[in-house]
Amino acid sequence: MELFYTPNTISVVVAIALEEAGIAYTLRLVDFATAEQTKEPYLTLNPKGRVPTLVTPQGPLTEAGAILDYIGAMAPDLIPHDPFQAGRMREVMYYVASTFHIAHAHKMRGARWADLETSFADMRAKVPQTVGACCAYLESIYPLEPFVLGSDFTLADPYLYVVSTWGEGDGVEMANFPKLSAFMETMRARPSVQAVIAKGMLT
Ligand SMILES: N[C@@H](CCC(=O)N[C@@H](CS)C(=O)NCC(=O)O)C(=O)O
Repeated sequence: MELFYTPNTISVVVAIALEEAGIAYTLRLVDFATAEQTKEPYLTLNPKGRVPTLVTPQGPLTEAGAILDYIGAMAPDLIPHDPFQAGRMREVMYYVASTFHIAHAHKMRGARWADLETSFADMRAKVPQTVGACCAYLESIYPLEPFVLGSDFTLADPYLYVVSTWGEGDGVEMANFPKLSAFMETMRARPSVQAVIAKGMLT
């Protein structure tokens, strides 16, 4: 399979999950500096102009959460066997996709929602507060010791880990969230994360 990615973006979560699943993949860099994601031939693969895209034997798959579930279907131990815990895992995944990631996107991608420079500045200024609120919520609700749901690693772990690496850059004092900070250290030490760091996908 081929993973179209850009370093330090949400696409990295797919690489970590593939590493965890032991599934071989080839990396294809999408260069944001030249806006490659907005041009052909990439747009044919992913008309949304975003990363990640995973090209599978059956065709391209997009949306980080959907790709994680695809990987989980091939590596079932990455998903809790208990239905409630599986629901909790997806609760975190949907929250990361629909709330945390979107809060972060207001820093650099204001043009998705507004046209005025003053609107962009306003959105950017709010990011430390909104991303900080996401961190506070996650810190207060989930075990995060050592993993999001407790003792077992699940697909929610790489997903939350990658967005958490954006926290400091978003103006959030991550040290204010000791459980989340310890979780990030646990994740960074994992062979799967070390592998993607070695491949230059994550700094
Ligand atoms: N809902 C999509 C969002 C993907 C997304 O927004 N990726 C960002 C990088 S973190 C991107 O490709 N941005 C490029 C752009 O906005 O031009 C997913 O979860 O896969």
